Amino acid sequence: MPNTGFRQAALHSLIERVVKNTPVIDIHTHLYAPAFGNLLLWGIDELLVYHYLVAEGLRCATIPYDRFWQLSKSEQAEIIWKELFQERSPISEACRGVLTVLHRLGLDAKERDLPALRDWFNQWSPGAYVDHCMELAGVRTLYMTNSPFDEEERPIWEAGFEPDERFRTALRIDPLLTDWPKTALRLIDWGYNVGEGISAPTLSEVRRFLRDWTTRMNARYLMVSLPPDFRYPAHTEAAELIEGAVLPHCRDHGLPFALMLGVKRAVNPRLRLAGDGVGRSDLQSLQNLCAAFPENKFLVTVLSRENQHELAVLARKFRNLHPFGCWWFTNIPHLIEDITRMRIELLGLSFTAQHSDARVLDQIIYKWDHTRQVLIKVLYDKYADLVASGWEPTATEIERDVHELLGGAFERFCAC
Ligand code: HDL
Ligand code: ZN
Repeated sequence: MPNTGFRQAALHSLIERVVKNTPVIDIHTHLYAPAFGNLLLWGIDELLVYHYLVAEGLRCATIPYDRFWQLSKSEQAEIIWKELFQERSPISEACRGVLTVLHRLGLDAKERDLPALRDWFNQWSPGAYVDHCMELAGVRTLYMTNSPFDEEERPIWEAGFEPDERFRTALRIDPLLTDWPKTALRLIDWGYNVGEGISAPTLSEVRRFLRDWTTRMNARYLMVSLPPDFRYPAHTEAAELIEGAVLPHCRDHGLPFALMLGVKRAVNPRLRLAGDGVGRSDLQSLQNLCAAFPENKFLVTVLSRENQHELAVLARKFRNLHPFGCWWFTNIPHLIEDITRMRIELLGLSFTAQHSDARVLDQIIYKWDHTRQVLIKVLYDKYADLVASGWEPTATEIERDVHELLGGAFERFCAC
């Protein structure tokens, strides 16, 4: 019997190889296929003006918020680069992410030469760069966030385009649920005979709207982000539209409904996209939904660290609840480790470990690099525990398990 040290080293290198080589299904991003033109963001300036870095950079810079927003993207990027990379070590997770991307692309950030970096990015075409980034990131398929309410995106769907099967669609419906009175007027403009009140005829027209866009987009799931004060049941437009239109629609089409819970929009509106915050959600409402609608499938991620354990325990009670990802403010190494370790210990492999939430194409390189590093660490501990109890997992079994965590369980959940 080889000594324990050798066996542990062999186990660790096996897990590292499997995690690094298992292709990922990235189930939630804000990326777009090249056919969407300028909606697909990529390159060093977009990386630097990512709203995570804007929030961090404007804590250090003295420029007034409004003045910052009047600058060009490259001028904004220069300020972020100076404040977070030159005058201080880029030690935060979002800053580290930029360095990981540059390093994996084979670029030398030590030169600290932004113009030279820009030249390198400018040589790429969007299509070739999509191939390159997905190859480096090990992402096989990714899900976009597709909104009929987005003034730039809607015309692209109405004109039609050649789909890229690597980019799957998710129908995002926040304005329908969180801004009903204004959205009702838009639905009427688009030919849906809805009234301001949530009546039976209105619900039927909302279902027709959902049907039209699900078909047009070939949407694989519906998605909404909801604030901490969302409640179900409740005499609110959101609760009534979910019960009377969204969930029946999802049942008719066999689609999951993705709930992203706990975002406080515009905590500081002067930061624009960077101004959203977090609040603890009432997961009793989620429990009520899972219990009341056993035929519906709920994909759920929560923004508050304090909600994570309760979500995992709820998932033990409801097999129509599939937790996914370490979302946004929890997408930092020590929380990814915390949450993933807890989910494995409570749920085994019946959840989706991560989604990138990437807004800039190149980010999938770092978001998946950093998550894979943590996953290797957690899985090594868990498989070492199995070995210590006499259960020796084979390489094939570990490959099967890691595929589950990186999109396999999600595809199984969607198909069931
Ligand atoms: O609502 C969402 O999908 C969030 O992910 C927001 O887009 C947020 O701005 C974000 O990008 N978080 O990572
Ligand atoms: Zn998102």
